[in-house]
Amino acid sequence: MLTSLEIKQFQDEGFLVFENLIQGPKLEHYLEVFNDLVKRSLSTPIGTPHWSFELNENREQNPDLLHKIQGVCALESKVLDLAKEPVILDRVEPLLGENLDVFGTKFFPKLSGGGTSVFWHQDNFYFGTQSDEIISCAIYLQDSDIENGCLRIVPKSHLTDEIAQHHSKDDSYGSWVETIDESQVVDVVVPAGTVVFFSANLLHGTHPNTSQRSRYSTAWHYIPGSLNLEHFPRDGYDDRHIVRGI
Ligand SMILES: O=C(O)CCC(=O)C(=O)O
Repeated sequence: MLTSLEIKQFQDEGFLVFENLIQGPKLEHYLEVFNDLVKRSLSTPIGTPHWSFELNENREQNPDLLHKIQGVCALESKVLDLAKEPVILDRVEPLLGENLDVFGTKFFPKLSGGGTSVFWHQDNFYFGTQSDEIISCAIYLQDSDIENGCLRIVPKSHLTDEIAQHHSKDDSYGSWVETIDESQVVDVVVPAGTVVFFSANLLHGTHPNTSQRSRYSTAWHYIPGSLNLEHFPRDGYDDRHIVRGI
């Protein structure tokens, strides 16, 4: 269910945007699921596996501001249903084949006052590979714009031969790329229900949320079932799930 033009765009530019792919009652349903998770975060103690909260400059977590649920599909099967939505998988299949897994599933509520979900990085830095068989997928459950912290990408950056240097930052989780050629950056401003695919080699980040609104999104990675990733094996890693085929 991809045109040859879309396949070529993914190969050449490193990303594809499907606006309003999740709509109507389905979008309402998933919004409810994520609202419930945000409510649950308020009674979830700091240090609970899967849950992380926004950090201040002393690296202390603020229990009122959920930052991320890592492994959200392992925690909540209703989110795994979203990862299995046929409108999404029908678009992954032409790129990766008929047996598909998803791994590394995340929910970012990106609450007002919460800063950013991620700084500049390439997902493959975290996966210890340069495989071009990993499709990262971000789903925006709410309108996403510059003020509430939309995705930013550097088109074609997946074509580079190497993973850039990533450095840790005191007031954030993770390691990030420090210098980006801003003239190459595209802001991905999209309405609620939009699904974005991008290569796991593509440089991307997000604006901080400076608005009074939240910006719920998920981020995860589709791979062929046969792709063996050292740190994310099919057996023995609880956040890798078969989503189509065998
Ligand atoms: O929060 C977003 O918009 C994107 C998140 C992302 O790309 C990631 O987790 O690598």
